[in-house]
Amino acid sequence: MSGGRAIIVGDVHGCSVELRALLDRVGYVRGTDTLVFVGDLIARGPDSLGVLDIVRETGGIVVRGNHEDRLLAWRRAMLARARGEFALAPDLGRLHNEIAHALRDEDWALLDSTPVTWLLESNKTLVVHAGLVPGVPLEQQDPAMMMRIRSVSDRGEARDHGGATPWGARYVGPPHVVFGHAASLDAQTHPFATGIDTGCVYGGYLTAMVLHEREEPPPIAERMRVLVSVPARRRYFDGGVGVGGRAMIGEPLRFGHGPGPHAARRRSIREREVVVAASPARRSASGRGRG
Ligand SMILES: [Mn+2]
Repeated sequence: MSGGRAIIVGDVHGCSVELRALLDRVGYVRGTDTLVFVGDLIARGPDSLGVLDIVRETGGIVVRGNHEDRLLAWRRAMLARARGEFALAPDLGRLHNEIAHALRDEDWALLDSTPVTWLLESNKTLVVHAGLVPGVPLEQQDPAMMMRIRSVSDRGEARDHGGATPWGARYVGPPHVVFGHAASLDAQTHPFATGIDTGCVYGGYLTAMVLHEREEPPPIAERMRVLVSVPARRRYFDGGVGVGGRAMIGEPLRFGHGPGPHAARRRSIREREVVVAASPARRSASGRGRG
C-alpha cells in the first residue's frame, strides 16, 4: 500500500453505475490505493448484486452497515433453524426479502467478513457506518449503535433518529471519523468527523473522501478539497424525503437544490456530466425505513 491513497466511499445502496463513475473519477488503482466502503452497499437502489461484484473486483474493504447487519441477522436465524434450533428472525420486509433470496454464497461470505470499524492508521482516520457515542472510548462503543447512531440528546444519549444535534458535532476525537448512514445533500463536516452519505439512492450524490498517504482530513474550511462526488443518474428511492427527519440529518434532500459547501463543486460536476432529471419528489408508502 506504500504511496497509495485512502479512498473512502459513502453509502452506495445498489447504485452500481454511480459507483463505477466515482471510482473512475478518482482513478482508483487496486494494489496501490486502499479502498474502504462505509457500508450500506445494498438495498433501495437498482443493482445491489452489481455493487457487490464491484467490491470483489476492486478488493475494497467494507465496514458493516445497518442494512448488511439486518440481512446477516436474518441469515443467522435461518441457518440456526435449518439446524433444528429455535431462532427469532428479523422481519425483513419486501425489499430486503428479495435481496436476501438473491444473494449468492460469495455475497454472504463478503457480508459476513465485514468489520464494524476500520482504522486507516496512516491517515489517523477511523471508518464506521453511522458513528460513535461522543465521550465513550472506542472499545466500549456498542457495535449496534455504531451502525445506527444519528444524533445525541442534550444529555449525550445516543439516538438512532435525527435530532437537534448530530453526534459528530459533539465528538472531539481523535481519531477523525468518516461515516455514512445520515444522508444529506452536502457532506456533514465537523471538526473531527465527516459524513459522506450524500444520498445517491435518493437522487443526490455518491461521495468519496480521498486522502494521500499520511494525510489527515483537513480542517472544516478545507474539507471539501478531499471530497469527490458524482451525481445520481436519477432518484431511485423516495425514502430520503418526507420521513420526518428519521433518514435525514438537516434539510430534506431535494435533488439539484440546496445551498452549502458542496454547491460550487456540484455545479462543476453538472457541467461535465449528463444528468437525467430526477422524478419529482413523491411520498412513498414504503419510504418509512431508516438509513
Ligand atoms: Mn445506514
